[in-house]
Amino acid sequence: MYVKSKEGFPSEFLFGAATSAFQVEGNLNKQNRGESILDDYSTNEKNADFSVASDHFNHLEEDVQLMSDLGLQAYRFSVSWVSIFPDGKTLNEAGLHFYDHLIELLLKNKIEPILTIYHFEYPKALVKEYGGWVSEKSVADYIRLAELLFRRYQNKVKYWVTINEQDHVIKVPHRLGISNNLSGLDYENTAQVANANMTVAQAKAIELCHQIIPNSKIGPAVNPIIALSGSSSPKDRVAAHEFEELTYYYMTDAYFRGEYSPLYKKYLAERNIINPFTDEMTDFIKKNTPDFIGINYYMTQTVCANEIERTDLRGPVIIKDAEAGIFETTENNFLEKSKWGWEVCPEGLRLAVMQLYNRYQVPLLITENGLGANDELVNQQVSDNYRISYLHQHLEQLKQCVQEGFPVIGYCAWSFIDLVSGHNGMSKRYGLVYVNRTDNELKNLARIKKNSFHWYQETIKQRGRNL
Ligand code: BGP
Repeated sequence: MYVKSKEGFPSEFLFGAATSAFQVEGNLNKQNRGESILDDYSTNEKNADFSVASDHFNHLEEDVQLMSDLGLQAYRFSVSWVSIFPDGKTLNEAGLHFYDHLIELLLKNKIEPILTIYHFEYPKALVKEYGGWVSEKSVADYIRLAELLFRRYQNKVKYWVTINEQDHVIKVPHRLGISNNLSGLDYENTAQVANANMTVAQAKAIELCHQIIPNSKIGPAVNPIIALSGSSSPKDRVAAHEFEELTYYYMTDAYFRGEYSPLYKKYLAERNIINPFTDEMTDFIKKNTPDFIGINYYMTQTVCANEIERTDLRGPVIIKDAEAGIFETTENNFLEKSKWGWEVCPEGLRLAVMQLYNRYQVPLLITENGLGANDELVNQQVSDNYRISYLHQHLEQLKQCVQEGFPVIGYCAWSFIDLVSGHNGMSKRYGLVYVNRTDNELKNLARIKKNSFHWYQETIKQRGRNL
C-alpha cells in the first residue's frame, strides 16, 4: 500500500521525459538520410505515418525551450541510424548536425541527455544485404554506430540506452524488417538468432562505452509486463510467475547471465526451437553487463493457468495472450483499462523496480511511462486530467521505491510531446505538449501545453512532495 510521505525525491533523482526519433522528428528527406524499415510501414491506412510526425526536426529550438519551461532535468531521445549511416555503413556527417545541436541546447538548459542508440529504426539496406539482426554481421554495423556516438559525444552524454525493447523487436516480425508470411517454425528460430546477435551487440557496446567514457552509465530499455494472478489459486500464481519468466526475464537473464533460465530453456527445447547462446557468448556477455536497467512500464497483465494439452506447442508469432499448457490472460475486476485495452496498475511499476533490482542488483531508470489517450483540443486547452491521474499514481509508487532504498536514477514520462504512436498514429497521444495535427490533417503543428504539462512542472518544482 502506498503510504503518503511529505518527503520529496532526493536531489540526484532526474525528472525527465522521452521520445524516439522516428515518432517525433519527421522530415524524412533531410540531409541524405537513408531508408529505415519503418519508413513505408503503416499499420492502418487511416493512421499518420512517420514522414512529418511532430516535425520536431523543424521545431528543435522551440521544443527544447518547452523542455526548459517544464523544468526537465533529463531528456531521453534516440538517434535515427539512417540519418547517420544512410546505408548502414557509410557515414553521413550532415546527419549528425541535428544531434550536435540538440545536445548543445540540452546542456545549455541543464538538461541531462539520455541517448538511445537504437529504437526500432533499422537500416533497410542492411536487411536487404544480409537480413539485419538475423545475421552475425549486424553486430559490427551496430557497433559502428555506437562507437561513433561514444566518441563524438563522450564529453557530453553520460547516460546511454543500448537497445529499446529488444523483446518487442524479436517478437514482431516487421520490427525486424521481416515479412509476416513466415511459417511459425522458421520465425521462432530466426527470432532466437536475432536475439543472441542483439545481446552480443549490446555487450560489445557496453565494453566499448566503458573504455571510451569511463564514467558513463549504459543499459538497455526493457518492457516488463508484470503479471498479476487471476485468482488466489496456487496454479494461477505459478502461471503468473511463468508468464514473467517467459515474456521478459528471458531477456534480462540473457543480458546479465548470458544465458536463459532453466524454464525458458525447457520451453525452447519442448518446441524444438534453438537456443543460440554458446559458452563463448555467455562468457563475453557476463563480463559486459549493463550498469542499469531502463524500464518502459505501461501495464500489467492478469493471467491464470491454462491446462489445455496440445501436441503442437507453437503459439502464434505475434505477442501471445496464451501459451497452451502454461497461462492465458484473463480479466481483472480491480483494474481499469486504457482505451487500447492496457491494464492500468501503478503498483506494477513498483513491482518491476523491486523484482528487477532483487534479481540483478543494478540501479533502475524509468525510461518510459505514460498513458495513451484521444486528447482533444478545446479552446486552445487540453484537459488531460486522466493523464495527470495516471502519472501521479505511478510516480507515487516510484517515490515509495526510492524511499525504501531502491536505487532509481530517474523517471522519463512518455512522452515529452505528442508523437506518432507505434501502432495507432496520432489518435493515441501520450505527450505533455499537444501538437496541433491529426492523422489526416497537418494543420499548423503548433505546440500547446496540456494540463499535464503544468502538473508535471509543479511536481518537478516540488520534487514530488505533492505526491
Ligand atoms: C514502447 C515504445 C515506444 C512507444 C510506446 C507506446 O513500446 O518504446 O516507442 O511506442 O511503447 O506504444 P504505442 O505507441 O504502441 O502505444
